[in-house]
Amino acid sequence: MALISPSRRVRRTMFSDGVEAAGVKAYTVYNHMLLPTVFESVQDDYHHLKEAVQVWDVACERQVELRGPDAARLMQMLTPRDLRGMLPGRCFYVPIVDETGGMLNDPVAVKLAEDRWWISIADSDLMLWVKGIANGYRLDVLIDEPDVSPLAIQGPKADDLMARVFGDAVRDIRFFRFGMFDFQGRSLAVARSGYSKQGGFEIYVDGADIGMPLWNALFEAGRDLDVRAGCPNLIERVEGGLLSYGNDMTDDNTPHECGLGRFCDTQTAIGCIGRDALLRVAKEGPTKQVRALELHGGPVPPCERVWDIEANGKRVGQVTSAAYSPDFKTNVAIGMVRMTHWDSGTEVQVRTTDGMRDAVVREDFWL
Ligand code: THG
Repeated sequence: MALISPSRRVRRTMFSDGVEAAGVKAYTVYNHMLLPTVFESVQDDYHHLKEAVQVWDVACERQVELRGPDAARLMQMLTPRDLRGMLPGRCFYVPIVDETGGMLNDPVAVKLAEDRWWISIADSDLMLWVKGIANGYRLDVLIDEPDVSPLAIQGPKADDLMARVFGDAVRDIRFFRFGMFDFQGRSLAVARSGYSKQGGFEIYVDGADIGMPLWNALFEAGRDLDVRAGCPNLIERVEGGLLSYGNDMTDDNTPHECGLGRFCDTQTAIGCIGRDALLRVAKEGPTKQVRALELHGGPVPPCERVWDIEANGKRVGQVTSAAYSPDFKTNVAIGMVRMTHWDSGTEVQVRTTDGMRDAVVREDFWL
């Protein structure tokens, strides 16, 4: 593939100098910002992620900050997940829906205080929707994108690395919670979360001036842990069933179609803008849903556009992410499958870029 031309619209991050010194080989663009996708190779990065510890520049997971007396009310307007029981110090994975119940984003909501929230967004311009709602409803809330960049520490040795830089107390952070930890005199939110199933943390780095100092401190502290620069890994995230907004779902899909029904409390999420629409469709239930699939044969090419799923020559769904898994010695995939064919064990065919492949719908993802 050709290169990405640098420009002001394609934003660098506070860690980009470190990423480049570490030998990044490919980028994608996410929220108009650089996101590394390959260091050694997708397969080498995958094995290393599962064995050691990596530092990820995920600054492109931008924060939409809500601040003011109506912040909590606005947050609940955005999502069908009931936020009433959510205390400060908690992170929630939240579907964000429009007035039709269509998915606009699938961020992590971070509750800093009753009147201060970060929405750690996936790849869509969510702030435009949020500002439109706040203005239309004349809410008393300030909305902006602060200079806060997540740095993820992922892999089985993440606890050991983080303890060396932030102290042993980071080991006590529970899943999807955060605490405030000191680095060079600055207090940073450190959460146990991240876009992998290998475990780890996300540091919300507040202020570009400490970005590279923190990056460098992590690499120095982790030399004997074989710490490397890494990035969200396609193979690992498809194995784990982590969805990618814009790939595996769009605003055409409801949370239920995305398998995110477990993050919805549509009955009690009073105020959610898509609530009526979701209550209407929830009565019937979805007629298609995200599924794990196995594609037989050798490694598949990259899934750059949807691949039709067919049965008896009829289209019954689409594959949107796929990769060869060295650990499972087969191609793992994520797709959207019609109700008639979504049961585990159903045999289908997938029209890949390279031609037809026999495939089977799986009960569950691989982890
Ligand atoms: N961390 C932060 N921001 C993010 C992401 C992240 N923004 C963009 C993108 N990732 C948002 N999408 C996801 C998708 C999955 C998860 C988090 C964000 C995730 N899911 C777990 C799972 O499905 O197993 C756990 C969810 C739960 O049980 O609450 O972690 O990664 N800051």
